Amino acid sequence: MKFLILNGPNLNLLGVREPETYGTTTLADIEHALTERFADVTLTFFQSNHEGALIDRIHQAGSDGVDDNGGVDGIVMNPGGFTHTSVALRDAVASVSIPVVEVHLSNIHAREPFRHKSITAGACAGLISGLGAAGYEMAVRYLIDTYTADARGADE
Ligand code: CA2
Repeated sequence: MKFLILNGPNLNLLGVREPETYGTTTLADIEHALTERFADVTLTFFQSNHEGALIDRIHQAGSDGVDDNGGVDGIVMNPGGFTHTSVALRDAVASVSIPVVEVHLSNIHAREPFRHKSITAGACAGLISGLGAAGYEMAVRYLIDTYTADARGADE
């Protein structure tokens, strides 16, 4: 089982700027905790401030051949500000046949009105918002459970 943890713009600043909104945990802290918690699965991490780079990584993640060309079994994605603007990112998610779970650290519905709408979430399996870093763990748990259930179903 191999999953991609994809983070969008400004998430590289987590724990460094605006701790009152996003807390003091860094992205590296989140990635480290996920690696420890899910030692039995392969997690790969990618963060970019560039829309096209995120789209390219989603295409790669959806490609066949789990071991050598970046293909994975599912994606946990925090698209950052692109959540609210990017039809292109949504189209990239819709173009792959692996499950994608959207995660937000903050509750986007409790913030400014322009954050209430997620363009990308409609192409995702589901959305977790407002539960902090725990949301990433819940999303990986969901992907593991879904993958395991699908594999069992295929055996029967
Ligand atoms: O709550 C989330 O996870 C967000 O995806 C975070 C985005 C925001 O644009 C979304 O509406 C909700 C922002 C990414 C983090 O931006 C930072 C900016 C300054 C300092 C630290 C982080």
